[in-house]
Amino acid sequence: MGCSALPRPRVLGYGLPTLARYDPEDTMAVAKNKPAAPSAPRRAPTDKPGKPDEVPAFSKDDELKAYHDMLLIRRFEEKAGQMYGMGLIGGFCHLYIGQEAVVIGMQMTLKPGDEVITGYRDHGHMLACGMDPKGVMAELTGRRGGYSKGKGGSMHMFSVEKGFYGGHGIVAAQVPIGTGLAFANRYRGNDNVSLTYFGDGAANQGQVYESFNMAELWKLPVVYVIENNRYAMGTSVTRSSATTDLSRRGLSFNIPGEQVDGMDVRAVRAAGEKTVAWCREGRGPYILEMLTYRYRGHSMSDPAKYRSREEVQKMRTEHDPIEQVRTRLIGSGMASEDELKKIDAAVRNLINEAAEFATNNPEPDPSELYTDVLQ
Ligand SMILES: Cc1ncc(C[n+]2csc(CCOP(=O)(O)OP(=O)(O)O)c2C)c(N)n1
Ligand SMILES: [Mg+2]
Repeated sequence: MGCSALPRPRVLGYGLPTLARYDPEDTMAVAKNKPAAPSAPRRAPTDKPGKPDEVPAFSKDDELKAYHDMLLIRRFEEKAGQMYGMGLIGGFCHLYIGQEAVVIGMQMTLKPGDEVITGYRDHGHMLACGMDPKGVMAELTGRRGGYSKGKGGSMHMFSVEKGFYGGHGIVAAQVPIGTGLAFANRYRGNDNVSLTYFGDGAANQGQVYESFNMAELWKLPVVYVIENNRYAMGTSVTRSSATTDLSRRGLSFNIPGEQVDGMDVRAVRAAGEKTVAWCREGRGPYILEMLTYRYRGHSMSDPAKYRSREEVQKMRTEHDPIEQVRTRLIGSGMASEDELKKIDAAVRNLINEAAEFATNNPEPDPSELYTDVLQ
């Protein structure tokens, strides 16, 4: 079923389209014919989600692309951490190290026109969308070449051209906005999909459920990607959440959901392909709970005393998303150590150039204090 078969909002005589003009009978027809959710194996939350032999294989090109793109995020974030330590970056800075497979696997399923929106742990999402590392790093250092002219910082960058809609510092604020992006797609009758990312902590916010309700009611093309990295600041998901299987949070709205091994880029892409197609076909929203982990503290100022070093070390050594790809590439003979070294060097060069630019680019002119603000 293509999007054209879906009930559309009618346009009033004034040219003003309103939600109230949805034909209820059409909507009910969709509800009656509601197709079954794609069958997916349900998994219990565990620190070993998924088994490798359940996951569809990647081609050599896919593996190399995933390796390169995840490494770009890892090295970018390591550099940002260093520059923060040197005092070149101020304010808040939330690193994405450990979670790279989530955005890279999901991005592999998108086409131009699709939209991505997330919270404040956003550098990985921007790079995955194809935003320039120089512009992102320069924003972190508050320089005029940054995506927000140096006036936004880590949590406040956008690139409509690349389909990235921020960058939001208020926990879960992006969820209704991402739902609105999906509404706009539905309203315009295109087949674009909104990927709306949020964390396990954000999943307990009220506005998430208001969004779920409307998204299912109007069959909006939005994949809610819950990045369950097990902690919201210093609070573990088991201490903060009455139910910890977050993939089931849409059940009372009839939104299907599933848990995915968010440390395995192949599992992420497979789940992403299925759910993005579901949305494009006009079947409404879908929830993907990515079981993932952040290696660093919540932000640069977090000493992370709420978890043991052993816990972090275990994830790094047994589940690291980049090492998994590397091991497969070398083990299968798809790539040699030398080939991977070349990729590593190319990524390092890109990141060094970005850091150089972000260090030497001038700060915004003081007159910029009065631009881009509502007066
Ligand atoms: C409405 C609101 N409440 C509280 C905060 C403070 N705060 C910032 S991040 C955060 C934790 C969110 O955790 P999670 O959603 O799991 O995302 P993660 O940091 O793990 O990526 C909190 C409570 C905020 N920014 N906004
Ligand atoms: Mg979290």
